[in-house]
Amino acid sequence: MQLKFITADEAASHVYHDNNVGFSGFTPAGSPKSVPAAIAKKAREEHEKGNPFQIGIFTGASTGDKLDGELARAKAIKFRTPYQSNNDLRTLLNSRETDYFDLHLSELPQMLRYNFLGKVDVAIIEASDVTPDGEIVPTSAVGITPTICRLADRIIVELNRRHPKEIRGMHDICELADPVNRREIPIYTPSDRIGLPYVKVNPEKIIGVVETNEENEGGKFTPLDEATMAIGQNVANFLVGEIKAGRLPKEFVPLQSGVGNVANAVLGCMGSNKEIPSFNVYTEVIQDSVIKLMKEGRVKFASGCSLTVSNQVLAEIYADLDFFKSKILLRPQEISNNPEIARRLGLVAINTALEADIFGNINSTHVLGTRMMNGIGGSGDFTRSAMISIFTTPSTAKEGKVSAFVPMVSHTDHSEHSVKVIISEYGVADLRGTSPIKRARKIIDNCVHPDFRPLLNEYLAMGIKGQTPQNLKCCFAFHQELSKSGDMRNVKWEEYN
Ligand code: 0RQ
Repeated sequence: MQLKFITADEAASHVYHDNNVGFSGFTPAGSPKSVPAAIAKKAREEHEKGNPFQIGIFTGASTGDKLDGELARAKAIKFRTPYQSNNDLRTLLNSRETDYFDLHLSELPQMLRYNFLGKVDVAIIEASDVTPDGEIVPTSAVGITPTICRLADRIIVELNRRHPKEIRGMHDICELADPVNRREIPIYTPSDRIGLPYVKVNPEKIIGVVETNEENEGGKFTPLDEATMAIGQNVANFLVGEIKAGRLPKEFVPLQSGVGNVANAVLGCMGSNKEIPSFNVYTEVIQDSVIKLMKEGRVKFASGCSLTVSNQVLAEIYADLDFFKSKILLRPQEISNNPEIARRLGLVAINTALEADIFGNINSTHVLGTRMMNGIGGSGDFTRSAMISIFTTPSTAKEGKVSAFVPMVSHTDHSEHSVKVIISEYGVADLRGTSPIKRARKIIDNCVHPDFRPLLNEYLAMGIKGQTPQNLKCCFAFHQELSKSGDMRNVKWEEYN
């Protein structure tokens, strides 16, 4: 087979209205850039002619603006799953112009194979290498690539020359068998390899290769503020306490941490705390801080689904591939986020809440219970199965007008049954083995901002008797007050009770 090189516009001409398209990547890392822009252009042209043009989109997680942003602005997205973080797309989801199915990331590949979500017509894959016999080497992320390549009728490869061919060997690619033939996944330590260093596809399905030289849409971290640093320190100190108390093995367990500034600060604080031994990472997104700690010898090995790093750090990795290839494995998300492995390895999982309630339920996705922020991402894959599941959040948002701790969450992503520890800049609420009332006292005393402690103590006192002392007239007073006056601190219980 000869590979056929085509332009992005030619590639887009093979994507039709109502097609379901699977894209490679996980976060902006590994997501195609040129072909999505060409599809957006085609959508605009079709709309100008009065023709409908919208596609369904499956991805690993969020993508970059060149994918979700371009296609959202072109009004070219019929439905979207499993996670996003783009402002223009978010607007479409919340106005319901685009259907959104917020999904545990580990589940998407098998849901596609089970045919729960419809056909995959086209797979569009960013690659660092592709061979005529159908070996595709991904770039800086894997996501759902093996599954969409196998299920799709047509494959378009975006061969991005920014990523060196020599990255081959950093990926471990396999797909799970479906029930009734599924077996255990033979990963017993984060560095165990179980698959191939490339995605093997039927070469006849590759309709074209688009050569590009596009920069990674690497994220930037805002400078760490005091609250973020305090959260990082609180997490590190909590984990040191767990080792000292013999509840965590002294050689430590692999760590999973979510995305963003808090996750980066937590890792930084863990790295600089010499009472925490050098550790392994078994996670979805490998961020800048992991790479820094790897160079310092504090992180021994990192298994993930993506290198969600800044462009500068990606360049450092590519400049020293021999070193990093012995310390990093990128896996498909059904493996990186697999609950079986999270339970077996005994992860410490650290994810982020938008709001928590005083009984330990977590809302990671919906502002005021209605507006989708990003999605649950991999947080549920890990939280339910980890050895210790931690949620972090600053105690307040919006200059102190919003308390992250409320009587009852306005949307539940993680329930009190899965959430083991909550940590804010004020301290740690260890919820393991505690009743709802004791959980509430710990959260109020240790995590809540002082401006909201009296209000939440009063709420508890008003709670009707029962295992969980809720007051159903007042449980959303914080949210109602925010909508009414713009400041949760103005709550007066007598106005709601
Ligand atoms: O809005 O920027 O307009 O001020 O929400 O909040 O504190 O900047 O935190 O960027 O880390 O996002 C949970 C959304 C946190 C994210 C969430 C406002 C706040 C700000 C963002 P502004 P921050 P982050 C990894 C695994 C999904 C679950 C997870 C997320 C904006 O971490 O999507 O961890 N997690 N998945 O002001 C109203 C509140 C608010 C609030 C914050 N209670 N009410 N607004 N904000 N709390 C993902 C993957 O799997 C890939």
